[in-house]
Amino acid sequence: MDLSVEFAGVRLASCLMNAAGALCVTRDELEALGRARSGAIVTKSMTPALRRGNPDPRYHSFPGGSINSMGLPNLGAPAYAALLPDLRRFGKPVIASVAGLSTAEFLEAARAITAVRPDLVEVNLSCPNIPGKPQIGYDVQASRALLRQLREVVTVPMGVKLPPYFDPVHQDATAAMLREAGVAFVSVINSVGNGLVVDPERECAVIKPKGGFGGLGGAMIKPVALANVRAFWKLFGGRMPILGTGGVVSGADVFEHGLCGASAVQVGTALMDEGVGVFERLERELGEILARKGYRSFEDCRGKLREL
Ligand code: RRO
Repeated sequence: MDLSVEFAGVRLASCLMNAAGALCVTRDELEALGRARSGAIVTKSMTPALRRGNPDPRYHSFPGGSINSMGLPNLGAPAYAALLPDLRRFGKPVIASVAGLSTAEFLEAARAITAVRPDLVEVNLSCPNIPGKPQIGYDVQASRALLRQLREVVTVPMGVKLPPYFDPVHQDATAAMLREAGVAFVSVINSVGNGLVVDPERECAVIKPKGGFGGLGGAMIKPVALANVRAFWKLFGGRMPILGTGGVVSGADVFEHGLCGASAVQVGTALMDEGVGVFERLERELGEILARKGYRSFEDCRGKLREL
């Protein structure tokens, strides 16, 4: 089955890849993605300098999903820039996720990584886990101002990683802002921010930072992810490349993202649970579903969701 796709001008041998944040912080993790059957290597969101992140425990997986409050641990943009030539040797696109705690930090990280020309830059507008810092993607004005400045710095195709939206009004306003900003792709969704998972036996939260509040991922968030993929697919008339993220545990989940309009699909919680072998399993399961349904490629099913 042909699972290759064209995404924002970049050819991917497979429509599957890691979600930013999942097993992509260190050189070893990034090289493992290079060797695995992922269609691209996506880096952890990078800031200008190394960050150790929030205190442990900061990640917890449970039946149905995960909660995290990592707090942007990363090696720093200069270290990822230095790694890029080695990552290129795997012969697949590299997508650099860029973040910051201020506009100046976003610009500095973007400048450092753009200098070595990753294939795509994904601007993270949606980290939920920095104490005292709201998710930029929930503030249209702030997002507009930030993207306007990043456009001057990022000379490779630049997309955005958005938080989940729960009302069409917010999707409409965000799409209008992104149109004006001229982004090359939209990645939806980041984790569902500020959830709380409780261990009733120990009578405590399962992670330490922010009193236990953290971003939810995995199977439980799939309907929210699909709704956002579909909403942005429609708002852009099917012409905006969309990276679907959220709740991808099986090949059927990938297929559902495709039906809703995703051109390619990212895997977070399931990758953390299973390791890089997850891509092979998802490929096999997706291939079987597409064949059974009479599709000749993943691209053939894109956006084909029937509305009753
Ligand atoms: O590092 C994190 O805590 C984190 C980030 Br930057 C993000 O974008 N999404 C998430 O769930 N965790």
